[in-house]
Amino acid sequence: MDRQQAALDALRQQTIELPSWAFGNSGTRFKVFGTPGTPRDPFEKISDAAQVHRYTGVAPRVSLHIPWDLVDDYGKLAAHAADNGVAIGTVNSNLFQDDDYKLGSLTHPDPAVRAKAVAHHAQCVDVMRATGSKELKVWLPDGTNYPGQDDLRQRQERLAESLQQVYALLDDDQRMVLEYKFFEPAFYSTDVPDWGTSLLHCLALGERAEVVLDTGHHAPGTNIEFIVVQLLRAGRLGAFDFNSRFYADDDLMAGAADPFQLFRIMYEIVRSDALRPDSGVNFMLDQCHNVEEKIPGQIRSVTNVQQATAKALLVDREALRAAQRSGDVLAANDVFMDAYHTDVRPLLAQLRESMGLSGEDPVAAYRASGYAERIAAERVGGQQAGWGA
Ligand code: RM4
Ligand code: MN
Repeated sequence: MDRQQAALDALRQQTIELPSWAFGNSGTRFKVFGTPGTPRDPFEKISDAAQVHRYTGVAPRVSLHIPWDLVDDYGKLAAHAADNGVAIGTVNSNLFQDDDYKLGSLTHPDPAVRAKAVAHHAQCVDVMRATGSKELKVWLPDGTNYPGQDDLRQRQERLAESLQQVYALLDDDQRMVLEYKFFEPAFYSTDVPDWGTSLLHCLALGERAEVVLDTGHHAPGTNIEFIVVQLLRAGRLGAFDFNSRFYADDDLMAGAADPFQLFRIMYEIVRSDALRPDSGVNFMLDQCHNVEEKIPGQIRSVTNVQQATAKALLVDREALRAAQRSGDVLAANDVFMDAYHTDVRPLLAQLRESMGLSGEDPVAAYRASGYAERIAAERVGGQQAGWGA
């Protein structure tokens, strides 16, 4: 089949999950800037996320963060999502905003604090059951700031035990994805700092535990696509948290800082046939929009992921294999770069048209709708949602 056509077919099946927290206000430790129209509650966050799906056609799920997205009636929240054409995706637990967690949560030296952190996951699993979510995401901020502060090995044993308790809470059709991050908020040691640690814990837990790769959670210069390859080989790549970084965990728009890296990552996904919806890899965004508009920022990020995916799909893999086999280094690199240099924007316009959407730039289509002006006028009073609420 024609490569363009095959790419279109594959792109039509790709879905990208949006984080509810991207629609609230966020900032740095210096300042959080409010914006007109920012959601005041989880219902309004979902309405905004649905706009991203409306203009891209490929963002049908929203991740929740508990307790930021606590509501009285989750059936109502799920129904609101369905009315807006989207569904609840992954449920994220929060182990970093409680005074008890100063010295850790699932790894805390005090068993009572560990039990509290486990119990929080029972609350998250209840939310999953009420919303139809099948995925629990655990990101562990635990670590230490000073050598000797706690016993590194003991912390791993405590973590293994706590994770087992969390895993046992899940229904058979639910899974856990365990995220890693090399530093911050802890600065000396982190309890799940890398993919190897996450993978070891997942392997010990069972088949329904998989690794989440957040593209911002590595040291500069890390070859992330190599990690993708290893996790795919092990059958344990559960999800991505896409975002961009220039320095640390900057949470900027996916594909903004290093579109070439995103292309290389997506190539390994395509190469291992992991783009298929049933491959079990969830393509999520984990981002903040501190200075740019949030809905257009999410739309841009989705299309950036699509562009990287489209380019990866256009790699002439037969020519690449031939060049690799004959040892022609430059030819192989040329084949790879040819795909990267292709302007795929017309292909994405064609894709949207084939899905019954406008082919024009989805940010422009969104702007023309008047939604931004409407929410700015309507959403007055109340407390704007933000990092931590
Ligand atoms: C963390 C981590 C998690 C996300 C929170 C909001 O840094 O990346 O994935 O749930 O931020
Ligand atoms: Mn993340």
